[in-house]
Amino acid sequence: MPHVIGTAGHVDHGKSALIQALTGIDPDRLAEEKARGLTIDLGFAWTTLPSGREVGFVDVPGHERFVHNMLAGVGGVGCALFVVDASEGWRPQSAEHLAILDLLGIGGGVVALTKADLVDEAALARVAGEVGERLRGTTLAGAELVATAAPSGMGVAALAAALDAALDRLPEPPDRGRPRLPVDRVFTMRGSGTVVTGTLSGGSLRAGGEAELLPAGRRVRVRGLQGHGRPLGEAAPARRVAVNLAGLATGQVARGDVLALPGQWAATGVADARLRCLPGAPGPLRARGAYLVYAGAAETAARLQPLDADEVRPGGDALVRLHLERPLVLDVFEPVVLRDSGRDETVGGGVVLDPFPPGVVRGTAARVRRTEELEAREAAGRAGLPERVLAERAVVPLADLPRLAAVAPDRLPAALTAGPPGSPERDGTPTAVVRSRTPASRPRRPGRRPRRRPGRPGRPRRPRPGRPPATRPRARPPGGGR
Ligand SMILES: Nc1nc2c(ncn2[C@@H]2O[C@H](COP(=O)(O)OP(=O)(O)O)[C@@H](O)[C@H]2O)c(=O)[nH]1
Ligand SMILES: [Mg+2]
Repeated sequence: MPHVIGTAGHVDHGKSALIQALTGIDPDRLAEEKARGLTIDLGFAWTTLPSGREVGFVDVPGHERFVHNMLAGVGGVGCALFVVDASEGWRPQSAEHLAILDLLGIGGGVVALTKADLVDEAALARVAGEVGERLRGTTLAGAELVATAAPSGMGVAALAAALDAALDRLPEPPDRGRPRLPVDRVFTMRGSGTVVTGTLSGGSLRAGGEAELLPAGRRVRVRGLQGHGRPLGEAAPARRVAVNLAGLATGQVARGDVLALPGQWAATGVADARLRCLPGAPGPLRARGAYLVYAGAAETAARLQPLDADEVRPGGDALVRLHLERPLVLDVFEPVVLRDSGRDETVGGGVVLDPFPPGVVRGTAARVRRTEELEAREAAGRAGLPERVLAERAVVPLADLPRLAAVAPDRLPAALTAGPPGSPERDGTPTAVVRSRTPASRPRRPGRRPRRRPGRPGRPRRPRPGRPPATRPRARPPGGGR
């Protein structure tokens, strides 16, 4: 299975030089990047690791002014190549990039201590010690540290082996039959027209197939697919792919758009999430703040509506409704990153729990109910989502259930969609799946079967995991509430 590795680390710490040493491909492709010796936008490369595994690389800019480009590229990667210059040590963007990797939950990675040719053993050991400390408590804790010097090639073979070992420990990228390609680059190719690239996840794309560009909802045809410089009949997750789209002008698609199979995904302007505020953030995340939300390769301004607390304090977390200025294509359990748009600083992030929340949440009762529903989603996990969606909504049109429950239509649990014999659900008519919100308490009328899964009694709500009382919505918030 292919994998995608993303670089991270402070500017000038040797990320691009290392990618070139590992792959033979110069990731700095823009003329301005070459002239300034500075990565501005995302770079892409690929190689075959010693195990025979093919990997793609996304090389990101380290400069603080281009964190938004870094975020557009790092969204889909499964493994990090985190770089710290041994001669310079830990720097501000080392910290910000590590925080972003941690917020995104990037579970695997290797740390390269670059420019090892410029320091002695003692200095190298000192930096290694500091980096090990900084990684503690993050998703990269315990990652292998490899000393490198890109110009001489020292440590590059060891780094490739360490990346292989890190990828061995990662789960296979899931194929859920619901492919999604967040577009991170658009260009025109002579003779073939518009090409978009991205990191494919969630399912496979086929050459010749129909697709949909979101949020516009424009239908397109996949004229051709390329991966790592070769034509592909089909592309499987997770890999870098270039997609040649028929019947589309370059101006009709931009970074942040999402290519998907028709009807499987939809963009949303509101989403509920569990957000945490970084321990070092300048203040709490609050309803009055101005934020930018990053997901996939997209970015949009957002307002926050805390649901089970008044604000999210540094080092803490809470359930929050995101009101997005521009619609995003979000998956359930997808990580997002939050930056403070005034300070231009990463302040938090978290995990989307409901990309299509029903109705508005106003008043204590509504907040309590939404909190319980979102906590039940967290406890249920992805496999339990169809059940949760039905529990939250009295009526769910069958056609909407896959999108709401984040599953491919042909992978819905059969028991949920097949009603009793003779029922419209079982006969395959696309109609409503009807579920009572509190099935157990409804009196049964003799002679009528409830429209519920046969042989399954109505289940009580799952017990909620214990949470400290301070995070629960208070009946009377201090200061009279908002
Ligand atoms: N001596 C030495 N120089 C390096 C090494 N790695 C990178 N450099 C140099 O450091 C500068 C910045 O490297 P670059 O890869 O562009 O850093 P990036 O901003 O992290 O991508 C360039 O001039 C590189 O040639 C190394 O291991 N040893
Ligand atoms: Mg660079």
